[in-house]
Amino acid sequence: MNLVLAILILTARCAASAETDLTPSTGIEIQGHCPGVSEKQGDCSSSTMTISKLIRRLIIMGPPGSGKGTVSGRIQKTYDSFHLSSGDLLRSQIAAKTKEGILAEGFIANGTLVPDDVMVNLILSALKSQELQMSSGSWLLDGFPRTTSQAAALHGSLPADFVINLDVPFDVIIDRVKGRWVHLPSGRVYNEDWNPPKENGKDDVTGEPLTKRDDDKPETVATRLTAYQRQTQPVLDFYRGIDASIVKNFKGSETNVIWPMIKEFLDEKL
Ligand code: G5P
Ligand code: MG
Repeated sequence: MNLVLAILILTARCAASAETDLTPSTGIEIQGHCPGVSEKQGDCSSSTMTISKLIRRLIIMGPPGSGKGTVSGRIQKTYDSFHLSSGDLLRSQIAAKTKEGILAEGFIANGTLVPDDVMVNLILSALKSQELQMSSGSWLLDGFPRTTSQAAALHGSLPADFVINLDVPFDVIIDRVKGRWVHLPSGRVYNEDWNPPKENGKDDVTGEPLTKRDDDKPETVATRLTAYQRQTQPVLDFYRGIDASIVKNFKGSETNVIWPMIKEFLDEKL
């Protein structure tokens, strides 16, 4: 049903405007013929026409506790982006006791990475079904890819337009996660000192109880930071190797200082 809707919208756009600036980020194939469509918009030279969708694909990277979830919340609110956090998705799978959730639980508790094949299947199927519902706008991936093998799988299927890297010192992070509280169903994040909920222990929106993440224990945070250095930092080089200009580094210790710079960057790109 959503695919049919997307096709109708795209077909209508195609018929209405031959001048629209379509920067291709994504392509879908539609059977049929569309007279008057420029090369920029699609190839009408055969019975199969390819039309580009106006979707921007963003990735946010950074060590555990660097503020990916916090910044993603602001991007989602400011640009109406679709936000997919791999960690939130895994925690919802654990809560629902799915096959993937049961498998992931031990890895998360230990602070180690869930196997690539499980992650790639979960994330790519979620993103592909999201893209079918979109004809424009942006999606934002938080916590994936976390290995070069995940990055290669994503790049082969849904290549990113931009990678935002939060470059936050480890000593700052270790302090922050001690005070973190989360609302598991929504992924909303709080901090005892920095952004406390309006009412102690309760989510601002639903009033439901907040919880601590099991993997925020100091010893597990240390394992996660090591996994980040060994397995995830090379992902930045993977993207720089493809095109250094798509990776944007934001260095600092305070989200409120980094955020205006990210916003300035995205105002230009989205
Ligand atoms: P997650 O859930 O992806 P991490 O480790 O990548 O977990 P995490 O812990 O969710 O990242 P974050 O989202 O970067 O951190 O940070 P955040 O929650 O926004 O902010 C942290 C705290 O700091 C919050 O309390 C926030 O309020 C506060 N804060 C923010 N800014 C500031 C500031 O300026 N000042 C102060 N004082 N505080 C601030 O992944 C979890 C596990 O899932 C598995 C792995 O096992 C992983 O360990 N997993 C995967 N495994 C394999 N492949 C993948 N792709 C995987 N994805 C997840
Ligand atoms: Mg997070």
